[in-house]
Amino acid sequence: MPNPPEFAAPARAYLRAVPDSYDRCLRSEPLPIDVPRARAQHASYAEALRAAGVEVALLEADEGCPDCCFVEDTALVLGAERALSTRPGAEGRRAEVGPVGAALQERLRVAPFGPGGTLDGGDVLRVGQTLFVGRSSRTDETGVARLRQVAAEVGLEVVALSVAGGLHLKSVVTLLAPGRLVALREGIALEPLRARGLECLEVDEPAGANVLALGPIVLVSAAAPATAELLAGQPGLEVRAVAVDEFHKGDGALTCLSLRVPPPGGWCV
Ligand code: CIR
Repeated sequence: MPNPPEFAAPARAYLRAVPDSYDRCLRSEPLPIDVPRARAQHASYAEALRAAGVEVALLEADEGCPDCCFVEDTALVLGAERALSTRPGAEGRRAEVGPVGAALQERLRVAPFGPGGTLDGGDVLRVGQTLFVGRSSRTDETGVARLRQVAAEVGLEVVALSVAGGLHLKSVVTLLAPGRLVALREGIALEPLRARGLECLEVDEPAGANVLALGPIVLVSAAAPATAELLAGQPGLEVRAVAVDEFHKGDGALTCLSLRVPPPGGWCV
């Protein structure tokens, strides 16, 4: 039996540039978006990844796809060598998938999703050898079944959870460290996660529930200062705040802006 992969900072992250059309992205509230400010925040986010030792690959924007910077939704990286293209639940976002799959294909074997069902990457939370997948407004049963099929090929278990509030599973719960999660209070039922031995730290700031753990470095939205303070008090974590409020306006957060590839023998979020 090979050793299970160890939690690690990503070796590489794929980002997709912010298009001029980003101010027409899908969003729940019609808040005005400042595209140049979003671009500056995107550049700082890329810098935060580099500062954590992650190689950043920036893919070109597509003006026909206002949401293309939320690259996480278009594929699932299942290890250092394997990925699955998704079929986003928002029909208008499906054209984002092809170019991202093609870029990943240069280094990973990318399985196509297939014709039916929907799955957004934002609904998949990796914790060790388990993929928690949210049944949400964007991910359906057929999507979960397709994920289960491909995950089984690489020895990953899939556990489905219901997402009632928030856009995606990772809008309300993300990984802080192996075995430790941060979740929006009352954002999701935590019993199925706690029953699996996972520690769940509850926070009150919606922008605080989506953190990005890069090994021991944890990126937290600057819009969630109380969460950042709480996490900074946790042993073994180095918390860094990153401003991504122009992406919160588009219902996105830290994980949405990249697709992360672990080093060989490692796993990452
Ligand atoms: C959407 O509604 O699809 C985008 N405006 C936001 C996607 C956020 N993605 C993510 O949380 N993984």
